[in-house]
Amino acid sequence: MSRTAVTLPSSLTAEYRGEVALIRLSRPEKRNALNETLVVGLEQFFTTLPDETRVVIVHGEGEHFSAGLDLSELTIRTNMADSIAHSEEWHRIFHHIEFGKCPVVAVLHGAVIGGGLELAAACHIRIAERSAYYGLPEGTRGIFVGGGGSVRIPRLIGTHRMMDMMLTGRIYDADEGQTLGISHYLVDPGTGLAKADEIAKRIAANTPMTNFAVTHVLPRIVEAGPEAGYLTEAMIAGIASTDGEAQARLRAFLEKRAPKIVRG
Ligand code: 1HE
Repeated sequence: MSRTAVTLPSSLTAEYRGEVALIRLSRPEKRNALNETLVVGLEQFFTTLPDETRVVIVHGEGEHFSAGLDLSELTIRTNMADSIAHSEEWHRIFHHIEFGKCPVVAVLHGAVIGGGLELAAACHIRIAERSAYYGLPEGTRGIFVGGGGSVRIPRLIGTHRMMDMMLTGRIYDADEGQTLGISHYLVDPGTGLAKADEIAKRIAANTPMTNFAVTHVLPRIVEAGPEAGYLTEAMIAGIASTDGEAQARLRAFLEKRAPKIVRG
């Protein structure tokens, strides 16, 4: 897909750097609150990635990653059917992120709240700067998560912790988020994007088949029963290892042309 075909709202800024594409939430004056235009723009971006894109980085402009759903929209949308459809729209769009063309790396800083945390949870790798903090204030606002958070967040931190966050308004800081498994990497303020770039380049160096297997097949295996899981694993293992690029890489190692594993 040609990048010129995509017209994004001003609340999103896309940058295409060869195999890595960046999408920036660009609504800092509203703390990157996720309104309808922005969320639909995310769908536009994720469904029209150029052929050469192998990894996407999501980050936020200003002091915060995202303050979550734009609450002003909830006072306009008072029809129940419309509200259900709105949540289902987020589900569809975040599904494009989780099960889209390529792995997605999120850089988190400042507020990662409500729908912002739901968006982060739909990404595959999360890099947190030490300023990041996580909350689900839906409970105090009288609402509920609607962006797939009740499916994804318990799988990251456990149902009991999500209950605590929603019932008591508990906020986790960046260190706690790292310990609990919200983030994979914890870095100093201002260095998240550089870390994301480094990680993205490593991911892009994998074969596309491996990246597909890890992001599309692994989560499905985890949700399947063991018998379906073992069979699916055997099938994707066979598909991956007989891929031409995998064969070339295996030969390169055996002929001592590929680097050994180095401790990190
Ligand atoms: C917003 C939003 C928003 C800021 N919707 N407008 N999310 C929340 O409950 C979090 C609400 N936000 C906050 O608690 C704070 O804004 C922050 C802690 C994130 C940042 O504080 P601060 O002092 O830097 O900014 P601010 O002055 O509070 O906000 C700046 C502007 O952004 C202000 O608008 P202004 O016109 O008065 O300048 C705020 O009203 C606006 N703003 N956050 C709308 N969220 C799919 S379901 C998901 C459900 C949820 O996500 S619930 C969680 C909602």
